[in-house]
Amino acid sequence: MDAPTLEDLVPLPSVWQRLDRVETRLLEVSQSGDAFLTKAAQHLLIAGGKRFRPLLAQLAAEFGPADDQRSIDAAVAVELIHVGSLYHDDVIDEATTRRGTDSANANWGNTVAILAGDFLMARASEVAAATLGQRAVEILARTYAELVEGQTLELQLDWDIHHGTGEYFRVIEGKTASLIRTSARLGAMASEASPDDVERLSRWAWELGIVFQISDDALDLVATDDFLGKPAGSDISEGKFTLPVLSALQGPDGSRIGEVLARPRPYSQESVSEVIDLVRAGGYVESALDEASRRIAVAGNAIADLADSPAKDVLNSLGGYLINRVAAGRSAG
Ligand code: GRG
Repeated sequence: MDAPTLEDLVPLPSVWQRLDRVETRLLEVSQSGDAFLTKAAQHLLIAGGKRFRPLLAQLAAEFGPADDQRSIDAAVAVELIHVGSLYHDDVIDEATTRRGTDSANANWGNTVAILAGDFLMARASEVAAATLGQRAVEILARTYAELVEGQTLELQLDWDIHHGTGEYFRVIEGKTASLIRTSARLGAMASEASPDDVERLSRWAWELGIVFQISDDALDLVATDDFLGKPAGSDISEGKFTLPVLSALQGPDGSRIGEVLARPRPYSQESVSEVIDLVRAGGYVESALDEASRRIAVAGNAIADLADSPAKDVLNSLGGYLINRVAAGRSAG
């Protein structure tokens, strides 16, 4: 049987109805008086994406009594920050594709891509200030800073085979877990969930964000090119050494892996394949997924005291879904 989709996993019509409203609102608030800017800014919104952060905001919004525009705008704000950061990330990485289509920088050049990303970030602040209030604006601003800090640390660690897994976790906390936590926090706050429940949901989402990135990084080492939509091992080719590779560098094959990674760049396909083979044969992908499973347990403990509900059941199933995606990517193609 095929792996369950997110739609299967979230049997909550209220969540999907609100997510439809999020789509409409994203297009509304990303309009500019300048038609060219609207086109560039809406390019990646229209291209799709999983909308994982809006989904988390809506799930968290199930835990409070309020059901109004605020939860929609919480989801819109976090997706706008996310998409804005993708525009900038593609400029930094000189990426040519994103969300299955041309990146904005490939279409219109770096300047337009940076401006379109800035515009979406600015709209996120406007939306939050208009309906969510000052506390939400502060939380989003801090999250934005954490994204930049995570990305900046990652740049400094590129090609560095001597850093440890502690630095890896700092990178993924900043560039991924921070916004995933904010998605749940703002969704819960928008629904007027109790302060204790807001904290529980935020702690859960932080761990889930780490699981999200560990499993994404594992996919790069085990999935087929078809599943990924790009060549497997791209992280290694780009000098981004993720948890399995960093752990393998500390193991019995570490000196051989270090030798290969010290070769002149760009790495040949043989070099990348040799590193991937050694990492996989050493069981380091499984160890990374074991770490992800431990984080799922921590996430489950964080929400143990939430009142039982169908939404809580969904939260408890999402970590397993992320890990199963790795298995699905492995066998696909
Ligand atoms: C301007 C906020 C801002 C940041 C500048 C570029 C940058 C600093 C940060 C980049 C942060 C970044 C791109 C992190 C990667 C996060 C991540 C896991 C992206 C992929 O998310 P998915 O899989 O993508 O949810 P879709 O397309 O499905 O939404």
